[in-house]
Amino acid sequence: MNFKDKVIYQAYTKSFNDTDGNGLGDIKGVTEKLPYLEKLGIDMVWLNPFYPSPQNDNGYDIADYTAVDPMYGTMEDVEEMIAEGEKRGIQFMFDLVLNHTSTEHEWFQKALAGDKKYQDYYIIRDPVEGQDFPTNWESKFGGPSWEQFGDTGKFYLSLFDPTQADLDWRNPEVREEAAKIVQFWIDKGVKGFRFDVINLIGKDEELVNATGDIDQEKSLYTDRPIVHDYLRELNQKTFGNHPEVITVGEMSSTSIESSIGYTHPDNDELTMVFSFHHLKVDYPNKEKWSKAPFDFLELKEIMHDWQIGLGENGGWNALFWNNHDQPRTVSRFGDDEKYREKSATGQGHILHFMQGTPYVYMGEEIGMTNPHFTELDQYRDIESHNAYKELIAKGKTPEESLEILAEKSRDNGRTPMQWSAEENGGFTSGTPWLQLADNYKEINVEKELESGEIFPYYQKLIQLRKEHAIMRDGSYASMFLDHEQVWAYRRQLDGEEWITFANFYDTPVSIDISSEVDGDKWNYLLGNYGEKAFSQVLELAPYEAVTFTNK
Ligand code: TEU
Repeated sequence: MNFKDKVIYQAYTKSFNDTDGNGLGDIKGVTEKLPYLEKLGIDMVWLNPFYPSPQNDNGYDIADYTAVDPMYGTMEDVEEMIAEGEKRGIQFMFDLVLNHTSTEHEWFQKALAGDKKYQDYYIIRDPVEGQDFPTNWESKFGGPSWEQFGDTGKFYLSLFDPTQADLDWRNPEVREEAAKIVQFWIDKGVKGFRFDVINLIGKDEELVNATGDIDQEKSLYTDRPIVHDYLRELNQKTFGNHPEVITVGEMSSTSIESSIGYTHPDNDELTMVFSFHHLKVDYPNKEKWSKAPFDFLELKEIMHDWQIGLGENGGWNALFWNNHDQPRTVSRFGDDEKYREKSATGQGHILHFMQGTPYVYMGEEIGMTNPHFTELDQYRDIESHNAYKELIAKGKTPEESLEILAEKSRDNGRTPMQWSAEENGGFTSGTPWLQLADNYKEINVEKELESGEIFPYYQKLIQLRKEHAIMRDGSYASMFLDHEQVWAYRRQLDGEEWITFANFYDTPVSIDISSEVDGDKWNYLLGNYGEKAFSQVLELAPYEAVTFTNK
């Protein structure tokens, strides 16, 4: 089976569709919306974690990997969802967080109670003389990455929230447990896995202090060569025996070189990787918590490097603009008011014509925007609250700090799905766990299906992938990489050629393409302003994207 013709839809379970009125999306809510997803044309749905969890990090703090949190439904609901999906040609990708467990997980609780076997599941160290913690590493959510382990005088490693304890993958029993979890869900009929921060599982036995900048610090526990061995072992024990299963590793701060290794078919590791470099082009000096314009040339260059780097070396990219950890790119790189539709379709166009597997994040297909929150108590995310405290401590005013949150908070991408103009966007009959964006009366699925242009455009993008081998397998090459307003590239396969041009800004642009594109026998394939005649001097309207073919 060729995974390359698939498009994957990410539904943030908690915010997708609530059927029981508790204000949280649920499994039955996903099942209910399968006809909608079938209409869009996607092949697989990635669901964010719905396992029992204290929800300190919205379910990425898992307390039981093979059960369903009652607030999301039951195991029967999950089985029904998988079976109903199958009837409609929709498969499921589950999200497994195997780098760390919740401190409420039975393993951690047993470890705390003194059980040596389970203490060896975690990374527990003695304090080091002359310093506060075993190492000087920072948690990714702020503060130190070590927490006191009960009253033992020791510390456990926790790279995220203090209630997320890192597992020790050097212990073969941990690797065996991980394999059992994956196999459990394969046996339930799950056909995909997204492995959370999976390139962090290879910690050394001896952990040392960071001596340089944040990149040097991350390199001490990120992409260590042993990660490849652990992934191959997991592959061989579980999904490798089921060739139809698709896997994507979420790779925090990874490199092209490592990602070729993770995804090269000969290595028997993963199908593809999520990398995030392209979503850091508005982090001046690597500082996420700041307000800054994005760097378009850097954005293009990063995408180019990954297209070429993985494409020409047997690797495979996962393509995405949005997910539950990111502000929405229609607000971030586009114009979410005057040109909302064109920026949404333009961005979708640019991504889907590249090489790799596209992911559509819940609401992207109707052009959902950031909610533009203005008060601290509108945010739920632990990372946002920590960041606010740090910004204030650094001397920013509350107004400045809130403006930064409004641009960078992960909650921007987590607001509930806007289904209709009804109260709470038809997402829930209760009180939503996170407020919806105010614009749900104008931007919602019902309205989009009646008269919108974004959903039908995504349908076409998805459909084209099924019909044209060049979209899946064609080579990739950039054009006009230095152009400050236009994104351009070509794909080629067996004499067929597709050329794509996109204006990434809100002002019209004219570009002479004759240095890169020969002749005039080019036919219009798809564009977000409709049919367009080819010309060696292309005039592109705001956020216009168009592809021509030589066939
Ligand atoms: O995210 C991992 C990660 O490193 C980032 O996306 C990080 O959350 C973000 O950049 C902080 O600014 C994954 C999950 O997607 C995320 O929701 C979890 O919080 C995190 O792992 C911990 O499990």
